[in-house]
Amino acid sequence: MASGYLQFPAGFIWGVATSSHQNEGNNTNNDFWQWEQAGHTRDGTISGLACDWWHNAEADFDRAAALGLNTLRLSLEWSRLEPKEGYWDDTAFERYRQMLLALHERGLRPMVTLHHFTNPLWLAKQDGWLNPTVVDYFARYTAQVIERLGDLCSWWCTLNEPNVYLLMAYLAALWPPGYRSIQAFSQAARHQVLAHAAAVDVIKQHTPQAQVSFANHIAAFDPHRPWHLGDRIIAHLLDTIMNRWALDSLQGGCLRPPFGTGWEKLSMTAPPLDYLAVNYYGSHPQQFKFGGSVIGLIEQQVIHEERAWDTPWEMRETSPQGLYQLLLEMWERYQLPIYITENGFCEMGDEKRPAYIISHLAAVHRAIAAGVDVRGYYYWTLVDNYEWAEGWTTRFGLYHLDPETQKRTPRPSANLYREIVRQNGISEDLVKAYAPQLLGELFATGQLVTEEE
Ligand code: IFM
Repeated sequence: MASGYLQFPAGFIWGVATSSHQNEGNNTNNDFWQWEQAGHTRDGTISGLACDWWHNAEADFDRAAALGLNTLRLSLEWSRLEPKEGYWDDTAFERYRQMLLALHERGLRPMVTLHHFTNPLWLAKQDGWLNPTVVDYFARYTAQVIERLGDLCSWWCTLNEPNVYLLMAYLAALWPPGYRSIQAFSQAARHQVLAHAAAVDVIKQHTPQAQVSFANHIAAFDPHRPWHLGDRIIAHLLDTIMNRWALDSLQGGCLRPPFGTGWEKLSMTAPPLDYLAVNYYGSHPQQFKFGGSVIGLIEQQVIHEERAWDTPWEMRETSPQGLYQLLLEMWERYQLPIYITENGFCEMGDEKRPAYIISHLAAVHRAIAAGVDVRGYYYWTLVDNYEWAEGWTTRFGLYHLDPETQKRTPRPSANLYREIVRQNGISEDLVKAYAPQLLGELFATGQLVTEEE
């Protein structure tokens, strides 16, 4: 039977991405835990045991290995490793050693993130990312991690999605510390870029061969009405601030405030980025609505959308074409190898997820065919985990989780992903089985790479 086939390059990296607070459970010593207890989440739930990784991440590592994956992205919980300022918890370091070893034993190369949204309470009490000393604190934490765990990981993300973190915590007031201030946003943004720069230098001094980046959340900010000047300006502004501001600052060695003027030179000895880590979920079409002030404008354009809890995630716009376009742009602009460090779809069932996975991987495939050096893909996420301000209402997992019983149930997407990984590609038969509506689009428009007899 002849069938089309989207073949990925030999050696392509296949993984899943996770984070400490969302997976480990009982991270009682960080600011997000405190935020949850105060009832700030959409459904009023708390992370609780989450996926219970602190006790048994290994069972899920088995699941990841059974999917045939060769990598897993996780983060370290700063509040566990440094529970009090300057005090390092050997038991916590030991647990992470076990986890990293367990990944290697299963053929899963770890990609490790140092900061994924949560801060130790002692740091939060000192104003967190608004305090200039945070840069030294972060460098000191990074040094401890590299000294103690650097032999088990050579792939690092310093920060996860600084743009999202800064927006949610300092502009939208949806995450701790709950600010709504452009000044706070800019100050914390500056410290995050400086912290990345400092961490890269620390990592490279200890392990020069390590590969370092930060995970950048990018989205397709297209004008809702392409003919409308206001829509075009606002889309361009958001694209600049959200997608490129941190990357441009680091690559250019020159830090400009995201809002406002002025600049400062970044002094780093190591190159700022070894690769691009891209987290992509969808598009945010922009329609200009002036809110009377700059914060009003931001409120209208961005915060309103984040607060739109009556619009469930699964109703928001997806755009594989946006991913394709952004990959081309990122490659042209930065000329660095790219890993998709997160991409995923949320819904309680599994109606739309298979088509989402296939269509986004097809977009990645098309970008590779167009010459973009994409080397790997991490699906977000393996098992449903705690979705920040959205609590347990929002589910991305290849496995459904009942947080009460900790029972995992594979969704059809788990089987789909395992097949894609096994084939190192997407066959027409697979599309027929999981998302037949995409057949015409994927196999009749010149995407065909090889013909199999
Ligand atoms: O769950 C989050 C993750 O922590 C960061 N990136 C987006 C995911 C889905 O919202």
